[in-house]
Amino acid sequence: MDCQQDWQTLFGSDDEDYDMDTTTTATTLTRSKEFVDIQVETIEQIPGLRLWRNALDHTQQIALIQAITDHNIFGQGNQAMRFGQLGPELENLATWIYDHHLLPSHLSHRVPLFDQAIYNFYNKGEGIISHVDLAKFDDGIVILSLLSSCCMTMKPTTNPQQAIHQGYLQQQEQELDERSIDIILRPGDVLMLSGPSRYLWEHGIAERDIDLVGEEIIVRGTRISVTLRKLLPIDS
Ligand SMILES: O=C(O)CCC(=O)C(=O)O
Repeated sequence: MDCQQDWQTLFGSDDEDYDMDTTTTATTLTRSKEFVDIQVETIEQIPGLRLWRNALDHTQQIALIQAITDHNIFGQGNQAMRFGQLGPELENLATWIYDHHLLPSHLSHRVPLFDQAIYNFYNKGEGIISHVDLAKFDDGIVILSLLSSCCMTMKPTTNPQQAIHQGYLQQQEQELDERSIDIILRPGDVLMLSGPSRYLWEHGIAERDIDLVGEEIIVRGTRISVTLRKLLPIDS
């Protein structure tokens, strides 16, 4: 399969999506296509969290996995990072997110929308420690799930310094709900964390082969996630 061709057919070509600013590494979004509104899931206890189910359909997921494989993104490791220009696949994913209004409006017009990406490869049963993303990243973090479902656990952070710095004092003073909340992430789902969900809540994935979420049993397999973020200026 000509993967590049296939990806462009699925998501549109770079030419029609972007004007490239050649003086900086930034990519200016000048999308002419009309915005498309989407249905997202939210969780009352976790303001700022938006879960876009099936954001990428099966064909789009396959195309992205094919591109990850073709470019040998992981090499010998299980994590890969990209800074600046994220490559056509992720730039198109960013445009997809932009077009569908996933980010809150005060973040949706920043340029570039994202300039840092992490690809994570999880073997069956592997997870990631519960954490709040580092302060050097702006608000508005997006996580795409591929290949396998898993349970992501959200819990109020035990170290709210970053949240206080961001002005979330009121929430900090309130008694935080100590309960953790499990979210099922399925292949093709895109999770967006902003505001309290990004600064006041940790997210993590427990190490286990099988998740039980409510009545649902998830037998995990190999999973890939792609996290998109925007670096803040160094002196901010
Ligand atoms: O794999 C995921 O779904 C989460 C990834 C993540 O939180 C991270 O890379 O910081």
